[in-house]
Amino acid sequence: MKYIAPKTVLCIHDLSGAGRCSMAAAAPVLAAMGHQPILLPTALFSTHTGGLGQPAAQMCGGYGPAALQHYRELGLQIDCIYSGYLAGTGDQELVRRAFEFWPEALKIVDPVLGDGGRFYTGMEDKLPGVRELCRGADMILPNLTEACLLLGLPQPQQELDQAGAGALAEELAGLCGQTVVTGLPQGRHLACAGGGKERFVVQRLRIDRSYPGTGDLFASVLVGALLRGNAVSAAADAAAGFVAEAIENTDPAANPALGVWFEPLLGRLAGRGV
Ligand code: PXL
Repeated sequence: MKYIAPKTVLCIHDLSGAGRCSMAAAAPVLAAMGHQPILLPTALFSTHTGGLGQPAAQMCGGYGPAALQHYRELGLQIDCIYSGYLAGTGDQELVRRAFEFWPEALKIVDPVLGDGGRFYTGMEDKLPGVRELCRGADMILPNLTEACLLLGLPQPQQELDQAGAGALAEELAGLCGQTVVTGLPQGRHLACAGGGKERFVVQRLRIDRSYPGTGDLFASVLVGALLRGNAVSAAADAAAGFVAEAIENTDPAANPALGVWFEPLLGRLAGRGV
């Protein structure tokens, strides 16, 4: 009998109960793809902050450092550290400490700050710390809004063509060795662009419906596919494809703030070679 240990992914995100984002997207996706998510919640929210009213909130404070210490004492092998929305005061420091504890891990930062040209509620003052975290990562996954915020550029007033998208991803490579910028509108398409070690543009037909949490879903599938040994461009293509399928699988009459109906599609991730 040959046993293949699952890859372990330390997921440092908030846990939003309803709304299909952050940890509630990362955990099922990574598990479906055959990996072991080790869940380190930084905060508990009843929902995300994007259109479901004022969430009940509980910051996890000292829990995170204590949990990290415990994992270190246990000698857990961590193959990948994947961080997302970090709203609490000590959360960025927590990710930095995880990077120090497991220097061999693949360090992936989704610099969650905003979308649609604006910061998410309460994230304005997080920008400098998130930029610093990006410098310590192997890969960052900003959307277009976040890419411009990280670079100190104004939000683009018009679409970026292929060359512009590639240039943006490449400019970010000054911050981190591998970048993937998502949510780039290009005519009938939506693109994501890789800069740094792997440069590429991946296009998909654009679906004109927008939902919170799709960035987290994209990032989680990409992380899962990378850990299966895929090239960054292949992982980005798989992630974009899964998000598109999940949007298509969602009843347009449903409340969009509750996110995309990805659960019935998880089996496709399990079966697929990505
Ligand atoms: O999807 C990003 C995200 C994650 N977590 C919380 C959020 C958001 C975006 O609004 O509010 C709590």
